[in-house]
Formats: sequence, C-alpha cells, structure tokens
Amino acid sequence: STYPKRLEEWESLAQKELIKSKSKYKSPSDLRTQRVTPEGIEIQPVYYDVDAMFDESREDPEMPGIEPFTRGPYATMYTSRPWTIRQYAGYSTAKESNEFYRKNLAAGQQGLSVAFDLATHRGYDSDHERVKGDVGMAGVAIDSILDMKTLFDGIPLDKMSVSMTMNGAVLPVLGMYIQAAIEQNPDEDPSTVMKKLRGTVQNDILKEFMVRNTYIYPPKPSMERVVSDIMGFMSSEMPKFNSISISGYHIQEAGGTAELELGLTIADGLEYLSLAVDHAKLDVDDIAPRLSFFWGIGMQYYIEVAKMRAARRLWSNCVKEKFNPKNPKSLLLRTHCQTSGYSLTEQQPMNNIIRTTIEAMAAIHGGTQSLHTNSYDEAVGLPTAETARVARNTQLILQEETGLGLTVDPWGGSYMMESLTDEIYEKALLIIQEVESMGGMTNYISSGMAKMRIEESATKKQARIDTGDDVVIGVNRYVRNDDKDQEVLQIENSVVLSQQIEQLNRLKGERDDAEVEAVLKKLEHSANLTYNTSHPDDPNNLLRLSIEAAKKRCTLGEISFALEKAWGRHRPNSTIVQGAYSAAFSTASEAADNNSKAEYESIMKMVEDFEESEGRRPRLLVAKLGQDGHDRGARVIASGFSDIGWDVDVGPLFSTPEEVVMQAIDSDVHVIGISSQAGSHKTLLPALKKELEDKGASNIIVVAGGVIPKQDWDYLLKETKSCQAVFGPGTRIPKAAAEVLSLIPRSSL
Ligand code: DCA
Repeated sequence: STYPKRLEEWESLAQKELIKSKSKYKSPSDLRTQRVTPEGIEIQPVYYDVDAMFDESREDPEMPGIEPFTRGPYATMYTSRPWTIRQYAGYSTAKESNEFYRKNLAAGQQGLSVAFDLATHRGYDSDHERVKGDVGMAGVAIDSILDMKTLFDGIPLDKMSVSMTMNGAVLPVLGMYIQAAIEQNPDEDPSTVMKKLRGTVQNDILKEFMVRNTYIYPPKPSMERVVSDIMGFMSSEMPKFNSISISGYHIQEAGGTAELELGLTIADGLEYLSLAVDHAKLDVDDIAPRLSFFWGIGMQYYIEVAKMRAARRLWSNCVKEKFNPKNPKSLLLRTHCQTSGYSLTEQQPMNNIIRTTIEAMAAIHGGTQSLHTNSYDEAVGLPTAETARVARNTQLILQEETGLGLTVDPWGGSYMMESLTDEIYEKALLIIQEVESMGGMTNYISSGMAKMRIEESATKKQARIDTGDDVVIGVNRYVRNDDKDQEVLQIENSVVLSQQIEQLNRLKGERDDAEVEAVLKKLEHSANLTYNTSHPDDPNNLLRLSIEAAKKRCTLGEISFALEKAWGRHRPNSTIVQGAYSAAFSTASEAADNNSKAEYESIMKMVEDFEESEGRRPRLLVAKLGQDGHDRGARVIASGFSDIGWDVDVGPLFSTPEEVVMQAIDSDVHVIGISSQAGSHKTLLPALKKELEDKGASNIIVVAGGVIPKQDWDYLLKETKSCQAVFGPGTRIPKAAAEVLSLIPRSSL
C-alpha cells in the first residue's frame, strides 16, 4: 500500500505553513513530539485512520449499552436520565451538616454524599486524646447513632440515595446508617427497610493502603473480614446498595498519571472480585453488578475522556476473562467523578471555576453517572455556602443550558478519541499485568510497588511545574502579586469538640451498659474467628453485628476498638523516592524556563556551602500531625529537598506534637516541616511549639505548608509564633528550599 495522497498533501501544506510562520518547529514530524503527556502519549497534530482511507467495509461500530460498554453503560445515557449531581459535603456537627444538605436538596442537588471528619475515619470518638485537632474539621463528626439520626433528620433514607466516603471505620458507620434508617421507619420490618436503601459506601481499603491512609486495621483482616462481610451482607440484604466505590480519584490526587489511576483501580476491582468469589465463595453475579467506580478528572481534557472510555472496555474485558459471569450487568462499569482538587490554585481563585467547568465537561463527555464539582476556594480551605453554590450551579448550567447530554458519547468515532482510548487501554493493561504477575493487588501494595510508582509520578509532576514544562496560570506563568485574600469557612474546633463530648456523655448516661458490653464481646469474638463469615445469614457477620451494636448505642470508637483488640492497628513505613525530582531538571524540555534550571543549581550550591561551613548538611524532619493522612505534599517535599541535598527524615503519619518533637530531638534536625491539609493547624501548631519549649528545643525551626488560609498566617506567625514560615499551595520547591535554609542560624556566624 502507498502512503495516502491526502496525507502527502497535508504534510507539504503543513511544512509550508511552518516555514511561512517562522515556527520553532521545523517540520510536521516535530509537531508530533511537541506534547508528550505524563503517560508518555505523544499527542498528534492531526489524527487519521489509515485503514479507513483504504477500506470502506468497517466492522460493526461499538454502541453504548452493549459490551464492552466503551461508549457508555446505558444505551440512552443522559438522553433519558441526566447524571446525578452529587456534591460531597460535611461540616463540623451533624446538625449543621443536616441543615446544609436540606438546603442543597431544595436548590437542585440530587443525591447526598457525606464527608466525615478524620477522627471518625480513623475509628476514634471525639473525646479521644489523639484527635483533638481533627474533630469536625474536614467533615462531620459521628460518634454514635444519635449523631447519625441528626445527620439525616427529615431526609427519608428509604428514598434518598446516599453516598458515604468511609473506609477505615466502615463497619460502625454503616451499622449506624442502617439502624438510623430502621428507626426512621418504626412500623416497618427492618429487613424491608434495608431492601429499600439506595446508595454507595466507598469501602475501598486497598487504595487507602496505597494513597489516602485512612485505614485502621492491617490489610488481611481489612480485606478478608471487613470488605468481605460487607459485600456478602449487602448482596442479599441490601440489593440496591453499591458495596464498594473503587476509587482512582485519590491515586490521581496523590500524583498518579491517568494510566496509573486506571490500571491500579481496575486491578483493585479485580482483587475485590477475587476476594468475593475465591475467598468468600459468593457468586460473581451477586457482587459485580453492585461494584461502582470513582475517577478523578484533571485538566488533560482529551486524556480524561479517553480514560473513562478505556475504563469501561477494560473492566468489561477483564471481568469476562477472569470470572465469566452470566449477568451482562456484571461487566458494566458505572462511575462517579470528581473534578481535581489538585488542579485548583490558591492564586487567582476565580480561575478555578473555569478549570472545574472544563473538568466537569470531560467527566460528562466521558459518560459519568454521578458528579461532584469542586468549589473554587478549595485550595485554601473548606467551601463556603457561596462557593458551594457556584460549584453546584456549574453542573446545573451544564445539565440544563448547554445540550451537552443530547448525544450519547459525542466523541465516539473521532480518530483522535478512539486512538487515545486504545493507547490508554494498552498502557493500563500493562500495569494490570504487572500487578497480576505479582499475585494480585494485595501483594503489589505490600511490596511497596504501588506507592513507589505513584510517588515517583507525583515528584515528576511537581518538577514539571517547577521547571515550567507544565503550565499553571497564576502559579508559574502570568503570576500576579495583588491577589485579595479569599474568604474561607472557619470552623471552631473547640466548639464542635465540646458539643460532641456533651452528646457522648448523654448517650452513655442513657444506654444499658450490660447490653453494650455483650454486643462488644460478640464483635471481638467474631473478629477472632478464622472462618469466613461473609454469608449474610451468619450470626457472626460483622456488618450484622455492627447494626446490633449501633442499636444498643455503642459508640463508633467502642465498635472500632472491639475489632482493634483482635487485629491491632496498621502502621505504615515510609521511604523517600530519590532522583525523580532532579532528573526532571536535567531532562526539562526546551519549553521549560531556563531561569528555573539556574535557580535549581544555585540552591544546590547554597546547600553545599552550608555543609562546608556547618560540617553537616541541613537536616529537615517532614511531619504530619493528627489524623490527616493526605501525604502527597509531604512526600513530594521530602523527595525534592532530598534531591537538592538536604538530609531528610520523614516522620510517621498520625503523630502527636509530643511524638514529633521527640523524633526531631533524637535526629538533631535543624527544621521541622509540618504539612497540614485538613484544617488542624490552628490547634496543633501551637501545641507543637509549646512542646518544643517544654523540651528545651526552641532552637528547632518550624515551617508549615499545605492548605493553610492566608487569614491564619498572622495567627501562626505573629500571634502564637508557632512557626517561622508558611508556604501556600503552589510554592515552587527551589524557592521554599532557599527560604527555609536562610532561616537556619549559622553556628559559625
Ligand atoms: N436508562 C435507564 N436507566 C438508567 C439510565 C438510563 N439512561 N440512567 C440511569 N439509570 C438508572 C440506573 O440503572 C439506576 O437504577 P438501578 O440502581 O436500579 O440500576 C438509577 O437509574 C440511578 O442511576 P445511576 O447511574 O446508578 O446513578 P446513581 O444512583 O447516582 O449512582 C454510582 C451512581 C456511581 C453507581 C454510585 O455508586 C454513586 O453514586 N457513587 C457516588 C460515590 C460518591 O459520592 N463518592 C464521593 C467521594
């Protein structure tokens, strides 16, 4: 076959245009490599289908609703029912969250999605000493069924579809949710009520071990007892409830590329199905139709649409090959999407509305079933009522004004989109094969491979921004310095805390202690069993027992602890990725800013000078305080500083101020760097400072970074003098490294 004539014509026309416009690209082939995505995909200047040019008799095209579902899970998609506008939210107390939900539902939101605070995630009651800074900060605090009933007061649970982002403390939370629904319908048989419940629980513990870190127990009981018992119970008792939301979102947020997000998430899904079929002896057709997915949608518009199309084809093909189900619904991937939090900038926050809109369009064009759009102030804190309204309206406008939903899979048949879909499919499949070759996802995670791959990708991403290879308007291009401070929602942690404690005391005063004791004993006994209890009729099924515990007014902390006595708490280990950050500077493209390379070299020289004059390298302890497990920022900083020449220690997650100070003194560091993403900085940084003073270690410098609103900077820097510098989101690593170095007093001066 000869090269099609039209292509030759295009090449020569393109060549002429490049010469005429004095482009820096010398030939059409230069255009083919000008943009290589983080996934390694070369975005082509023009796509074409050579086969189509030769051959008119094409195969039957793929169609939506038909295996392998590339074009959508349903035949009619949004033409008959739009996607669900499902905004994720939770505030301080159950009462405040309930008021917020009711207002939102009245204003056009269609489903609920509950955000819990970190104390709840990690299985602690609000009065536990480890969670002082976390209660009510990043979501709603739930200690018992009393809070759960308040949360859904006036919201009929037998009708409303409710999604709950809960993984670690999933048993007590589900137990309380189910029991609250039963108590809302006192005249009905509990089992009838349960059959009506619609919604989704995240229950995706595998990704917690990889990235999000809100686990409680070690992997084995988390999988073989918790996830397995929930799948088993729901398959017959709650047939309308989605038992897992297999989440790629957090892999993307932690810095993973689209291929990693896709490959690792589908591999997670396959692992859950293996658990159900091989371990729990459940029927694949009872489980697979109620598994759902959750993607993060970032700024690479074409890639995101292609990822979602490839995901459906991949899931369908893999499930068919491995499990050969009989029900076609078992092959069908349904998904929720959330726009990327990471893509939002603190600088010029209004730009975030545009980013979110474009991401939402990608999710819609990718065929999502349900969508959360972020508020534009989320790089600095929790959304206010005003910014939450803008986020919801973004979806209402897309759904009701634009006609985006009038055609199913509008990108289907585009040369570009079909080609990208194939490319991402193949790349993700390689990752799935790598996982399978190591015996599945649990092994892959335990080997450290999953974390390593994601962190490497995150470090490279940061380096691409720092070199200017990836453009972020307002951060590394078109920077302005006249931004007004963004108003942020302030939560009075101490007020929430005292309300929660009051409620806990009331509960403990009213309940029957003997009954509480008895059911907690049953839970502990079940946790110690070694046989499979996932069958819904098994009296030792852990979800069944958790509902009973909620009914008897056990607290979330008590239920969690009964299981912890048998299984212990999982302790992660931390390593630092090395070399990925510096490598990006040596391979930065021509498009990258040359000044950034010079800056990088000058800071490395400063570190060398420091070592020469001080006799040792500057030493930094990167630490996380409280129950905040979002450690992308901390890990990227650790890798970046280490590549620049610092000695870097990484403290364990979930530390108290006392533990951090002890480690800092033991390792004789110059600086403690606290990364805070979940709003506890105003409580925990002053506590850290006090502890340093008490231990006579005030010479150690403290710097903080992460999601810390500008309004709080004075409080931290001046009023309480809890730290010497604060770095907002989007700070470039070389700049931060130079500034922190200048804070260290030189002994020789
Ligand atoms: N034609 C026919 N039926 C349709 C169509 C259509 N075009 N579109 C939707 N439906 C049906 C569905 O089959 C479903 O009924 P079923 O449950 O009996 O099968 C119902 O309408 C609801 O639609 P669905 O697409 O399932 O949308 P949601 O209820 O919003 O569920 C899903 C979305 C992703 C499956 C769920 O897991 C979810 O809501 N996840 C959210 C997770 C979350 O919020 N995470 C926060 C971080």
